[in-house]
Order: sequence, then C-alpha cells, then structure tokens
Amino acid sequence: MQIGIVCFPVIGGSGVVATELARALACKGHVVHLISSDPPLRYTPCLPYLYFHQVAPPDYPLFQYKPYESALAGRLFRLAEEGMELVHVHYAIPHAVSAYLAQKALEECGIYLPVITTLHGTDTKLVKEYIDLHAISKMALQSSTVVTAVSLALARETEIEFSLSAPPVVIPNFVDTHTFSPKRRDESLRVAYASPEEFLLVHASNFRPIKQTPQIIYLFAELLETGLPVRLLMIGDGAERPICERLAQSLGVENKVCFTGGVAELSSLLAIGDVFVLTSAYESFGLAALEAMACGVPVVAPAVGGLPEVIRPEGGRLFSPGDLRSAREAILKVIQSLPAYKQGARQVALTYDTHKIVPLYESLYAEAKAKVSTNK
Ligand code: GMT
Repeated sequence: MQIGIVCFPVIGGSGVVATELARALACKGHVVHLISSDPPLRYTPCLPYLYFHQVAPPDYPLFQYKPYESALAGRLFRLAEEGMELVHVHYAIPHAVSAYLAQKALEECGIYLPVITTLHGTDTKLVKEYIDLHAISKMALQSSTVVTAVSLALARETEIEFSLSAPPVVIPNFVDTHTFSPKRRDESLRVAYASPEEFLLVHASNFRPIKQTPQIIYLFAELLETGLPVRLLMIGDGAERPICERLAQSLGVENKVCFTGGVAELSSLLAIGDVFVLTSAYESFGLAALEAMACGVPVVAPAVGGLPEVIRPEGGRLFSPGDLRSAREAILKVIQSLPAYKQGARQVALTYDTHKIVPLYESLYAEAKAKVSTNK
C-alpha cells in the first residue's frame, strides 16, 4: 500500500508513535510518506520505502500566520494524485482538517482518499478551553473515514465530547521491545547516576505543565526524608524544567537529581532506572511509561486517563491523582518487591509489541479503502 502519515515533529508521544508506525510499515514493504513541518524526533533517513516530506508554507510578508493547513492540504492532494492510497493523520487539529480539504479537492478529480484520524488526547481536551475549535474538530472527526483513539478512556471521552454516533476504534500505542529491553541496562552507565546500593527513579517527558513535573521533585524530597537511598533522573526538556531545577535547589536535593535535557536515544537511560514515575494531570496513554516497562522498569503513576489500562498491577502501581503520600507509598511498595515488578512490567509491555499492534492498523487501512470504494 502507499500510505501517508502526518504528524507533529515536536517532542511528544504522538510524533513518536507516527514515526515508529511509518518505520514499521516501511519495513513490511509498504511505501510510506511521512509528512510534517520538520523531520520528527525519531525519524532516521535511509530506510527503503520511507520518504519524508517537509511541508513549508509560503513565508510571504502579508501573512502574520503562515498558512500551514492549506500547504499541508495541497501536499496531500499532490501525493494522492501521484498514487498515495490513504492518509493517516495524527491529531484532528489541524491535520484532519487539511486531509478533509485535500479529500474535497481530490473528489473533483474523481479520486477518493480515505482518511484515518488518530486521537492522542490533546484534541479532545483542548476544545474545552478553545471553544472555537469545537465545531471544526467535530467536523474533522465526522468526515474522517475512520477515527481511532490510543486508549479506551480517550475513546469514551471523545465520543461524549463530540456527541459522536459511534466511539473511535481503540488501537493502543506500541513499543519496539527489542530496542526498549532490559538488555539495554548498562551498569557502567548507571554508576554515572547512582551507586549500586542506591535506587534510581526515572522520569521522561516534555515538561509541559500537564506533566506536573514539580510534583516529582516534592515526591523525591519526601522519599529522601524517609532515609531511602535514592536518586532521580529527569529526562527531557520543556517549559517546566527550569522550575523543577530551582525547586530541587530550594529543597536542597539538587545533588541527587540529574536533569539530562532532551535526548536522542531514550532506551539506554530508561533501562538503568528502577522505578519510572509520572505525576501527570492527564495522559491519554503514557507512551514513555510503556517504553520504561519494556525496559523492565515498573511504573508508579496517577490513575488518570488511559494510564490504568497500561499500568497493570503486575507492572507497577497507581495512585490517586495529586495524592503524593500514596505516590510515595506506591514507590516504596514497588521497591520492596522490585524483581517481581520488573518481570511483570516487561511481560505487560510485550503485549504491546510493535508486531502485535501494527497489523491492527494495516487491517484498518484495508477496511477504510474498502469503505471508500463502496461509498464512491
Ligand atoms: O504528552 C504530551 O505532552 C505529548 C502528547 C503528544 O500529543 O505527543 O502525548 C499524547 O500522545 C501520546 C501518544 O499517544 C500519549 O502516550 C500521551 O499520553 C499523550 N499525552 C497526553 O494525553 C497529555
């Protein structure tokens, strides 16, 4: 099949999922057009059948805001004219809107382009704050040939938010369990962050306010007060990283916390952790948590959004959102039975292996193509 995949290139799970999907499909022999405003974070060139297309809207002095949506629609139109059989967009806003525009323009030429829209969370959440986006997001979802969501929780929230006639199809995120594996654990790397008798807590995110990363610093300071030999590794970069750094200093724990900044290769850092910690106000899925589990690192996270679907009892523990005391208890419980949790985490992650989930998208693509052919 000739498949178009559209995503945001910035640090975040949706771009990672889209890029890993593009790679996996190309490895299976599909011709894949990966389309974005910049090369996505995990995109590596040189894979046969995988083509990156950068959409650069015109930079004309009259435009205060560059018309990216229109430029993207135009690129999708051209690719479909040249043989792209369907487009899979990650995020309704603005990608499904551009796909809709391309679809309409193509219909004039007798070409029917199936559009698969995958929701990652922010679409459904954002419309509560930006009411102007509501009607357009709803139209984008309703005009998509198929809509998918990365968790059951997100599918339900989306169905309610947009009063959809049917919930989105749930296809969970996936992980390459060869790359993200306990085998990545390198003791000589680990000693740079913690001594063998210390436990190493790990967090990885884009430090957006929704991640509530300062809570991790408070939680860590409280754990140190219990006398637990523990260190903290904060991976990634974003708006709240400086806040966390200042907080670590003001709590006097800065010598036991390491902030790596953005990293290109995550698996070797996740694999040296003992417990992966999240404190997010919301996660539609929690891809970084899944990648940690694949490395054999159990997760302690709040019971919000899709996290309870991914963090099963054998692979970690959930706590009530915002309840740092129960988060601390959860970490201590995991540490008490660390070998069992590590094994459990890996077992759970194996059920989300790339080879198990990517065929679900391939079947969906075939269904979407058949649906469009019968509706012609
Ligand atoms: O969480 C972020 O800041 C990034 C965001 C994105 O859109 O890239 O991640 C969302 O999509 C990921 C992949 O499906 C999910 O694993 C994350 O849970 C989800 N983030 C939120 O729902 C806040």
